[in-house]
Amino acid sequence: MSIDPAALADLDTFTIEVPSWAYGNSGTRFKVFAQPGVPRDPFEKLADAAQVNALTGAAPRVSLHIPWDLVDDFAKLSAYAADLGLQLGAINSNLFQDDDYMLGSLTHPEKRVRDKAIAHHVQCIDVMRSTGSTDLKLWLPDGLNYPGQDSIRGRQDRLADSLQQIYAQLDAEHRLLIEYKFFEPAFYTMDIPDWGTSLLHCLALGPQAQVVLDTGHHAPGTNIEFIVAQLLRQNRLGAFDFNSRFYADDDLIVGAADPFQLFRILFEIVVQDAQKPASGVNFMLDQCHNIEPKIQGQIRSVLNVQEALAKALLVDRSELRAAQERGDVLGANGVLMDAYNTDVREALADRREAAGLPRDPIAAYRASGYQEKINAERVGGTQAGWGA
Ligand code: PSV
Ligand code: MN
Ligand code: MN
Repeated sequence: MSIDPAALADLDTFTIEVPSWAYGNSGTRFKVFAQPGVPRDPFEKLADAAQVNALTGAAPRVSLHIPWDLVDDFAKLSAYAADLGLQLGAINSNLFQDDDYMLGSLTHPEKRVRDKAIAHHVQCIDVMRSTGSTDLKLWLPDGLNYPGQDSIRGRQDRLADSLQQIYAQLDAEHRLLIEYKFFEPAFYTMDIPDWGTSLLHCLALGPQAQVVLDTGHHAPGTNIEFIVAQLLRQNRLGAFDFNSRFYADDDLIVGAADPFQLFRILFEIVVQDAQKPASGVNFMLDQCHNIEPKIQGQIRSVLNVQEALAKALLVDRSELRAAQERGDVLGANGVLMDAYNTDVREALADRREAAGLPRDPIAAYRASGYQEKINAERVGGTQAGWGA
């Protein structure tokens, strides 16, 4: 299949937000591995993220996590980001590292604990006002380990009330992005286990509430592209957390485990034109680079998403429609597979070169000397938060 450069034009405006926590040390419940050169503060995380953006031209925003990225002066952090050609992106709250939250946060039976968790989001909204961020991202770790431990219905009612109080604090340009996850840290039931629960709470809250789809947060075998199509149809897909998984919430490099699934997801995005910035879908990464170099891991991720999007853009939609309309099952499937099986790497390298970017961003990073420089300069990096 020959590649029509015009078909790939939407890649010019397609951007990916990187998470600040991808640059710090991370690991599993068994061990956090320390890597040389990891950032010692949020400023250094931004400096690393700026490398990813400079070499790919496609990662201009960085998500922050509060309190991991708390600084005295967020206006200063924003100005520093701007100097680096970056913008501060979504503000992620943290409801999973406080002893008070052992039995829940926004759903906790005790009002004192719920109020504390709500106040944390008010603090995050204040941060957003200083950083100019428009997205408040909430992943709720609350849930139950044992049947009977608490009332499932009661927790939904408390959650609705807590979310309503947070939503009421948003400014007009803010969005509340609500993430779901089917298990972990709770194992019997999570309080927001699936997209349906997330969507129901968003619908009850109002138009500024939208769903976040983390690709690692579903039961094995779940058809994620169906969820994408459905949420877009309802105008409620606020953001993606891209990563990949073999078993659970593995947080591996996006496109590493199942590039075909990534293509199928991005095809549903393209079907509804959601790759265009006007759609408002914030395409983010949520990954932990435990054993691979972190900056290169982020670059690889951006390239993987671009490759999958390029293939999705190459699907001959009129051919596909024609095959679908005449009931040509194999013909329609063939149109999709032709696009998926196209090698887009050279075409993407040509596009990068034309834009003044390196053809091979990973090779360019390796040759840049940046890693050696930070390895020498930074001693005693921070934990990303995981296992901290
Ligand atoms: C935990 O599962 C998690 O990976 C969620 O996906 C959040 O987005 C992320 O942590 C950061 O809080
Ligand atoms: Mn996530
Ligand atoms: Mn996760």
